[in-house]
Amino acid sequence: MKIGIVCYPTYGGSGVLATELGIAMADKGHEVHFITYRTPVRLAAFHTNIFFHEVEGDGYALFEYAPYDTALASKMVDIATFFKLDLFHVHYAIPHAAVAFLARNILKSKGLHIPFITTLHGTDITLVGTNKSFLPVVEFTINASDGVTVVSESLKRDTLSSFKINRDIKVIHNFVDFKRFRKTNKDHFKKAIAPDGEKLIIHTSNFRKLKRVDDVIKVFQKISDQVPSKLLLIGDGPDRQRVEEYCREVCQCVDVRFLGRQDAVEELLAVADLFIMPSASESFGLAALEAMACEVPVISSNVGGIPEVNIHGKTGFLSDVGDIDDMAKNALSLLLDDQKLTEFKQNALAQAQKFDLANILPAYEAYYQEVLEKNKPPTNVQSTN
Ligand code: GMT
Repeated sequence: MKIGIVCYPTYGGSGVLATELGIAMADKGHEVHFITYRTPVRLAAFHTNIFFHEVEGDGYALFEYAPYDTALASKMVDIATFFKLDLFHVHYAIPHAAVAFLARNILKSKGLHIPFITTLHGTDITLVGTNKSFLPVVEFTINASDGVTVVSESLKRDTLSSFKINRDIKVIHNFVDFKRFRKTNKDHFKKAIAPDGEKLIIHTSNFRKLKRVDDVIKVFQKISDQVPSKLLLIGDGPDRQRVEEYCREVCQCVDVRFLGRQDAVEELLAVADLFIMPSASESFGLAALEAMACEVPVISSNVGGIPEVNIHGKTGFLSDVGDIDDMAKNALSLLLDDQKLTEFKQNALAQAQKFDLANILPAYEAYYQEVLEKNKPPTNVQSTN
């Protein structure tokens, strides 16, 4: 197959998932074309089957905002025509589903029938998509897509309750690549970060308000009152400065380190004892899954799709959003009991294996085939590999 992938190239979960999926498809012999405004963060190395096409939104004095949607649709038409793509897979509905709808119709007017699949990731539904400024377009383009997938059962329920949906939606969970995310021996890191054998707690996110990074600090304070520990905060985003200031104020950031964006997150996860995800909203929680694959139990909130990943009392614990005391109590119950912690680490790995790339990739491939079958053009010549 020749697949055009449209996604955000940033550190957000949707871009990460889209990129990993594209790489895995390319490994299986498909030809993958990423179309976006910058090289996606996880697209690091050269691959014979992968192409990257940069969308350039040229500035013009008249435009206060560069018309990215128009530039992207034009690029999609150009790439699909020249490379004879079979289908588009667009990640995150806004604006990608609407742009794909436009590109598909332009291509149709030229006699080319190229269907598009939209994958809904989370805030495109739960936060941004239901905003009045976007709702009619999101609803229309979900219904007008040739295929729609969501990353959890919870997100499917949210989509059906927030919009008038008149089509099937397929759940294909997020996945993790065990070639990269697995426990490896990084004891030299552990010694450098926690020289006196302190427990190591990790949080990774894009530091948006809904990630509630302040709660991570508050939970950590309660933990470190009883167990010598260190906290690593990985990532960056709008709340970083505020949270860092708060941290300096309440504990001078002793035992807390803000590491900013890190490419090799798995090397830090490999030496961690606990992962904290106190989010106010989370359609799946890919970062928690990546931690679990590295044998790190998860202390999280109980919202959205998190309970589909983190199993309460087995792979970690779930608490109500904002219930700092409960999260700290749960964390301490593991950190003060080495046998229990080891058991939870093994359970976390076993649960993560259910979301192994090797198990999820065939679901995407089968869905691509199904959508192509359903949308077989009368005259289009499809590529064969
Ligand atoms: O909020 C983020 O971390 C980014 C966001 C995105 O769409 O870029 O992530 C969402 O997609 C991930 C991959 O499908 C999910 O694992 C995250 O749970 C989801 N984030 C939210 O729902 C807040």
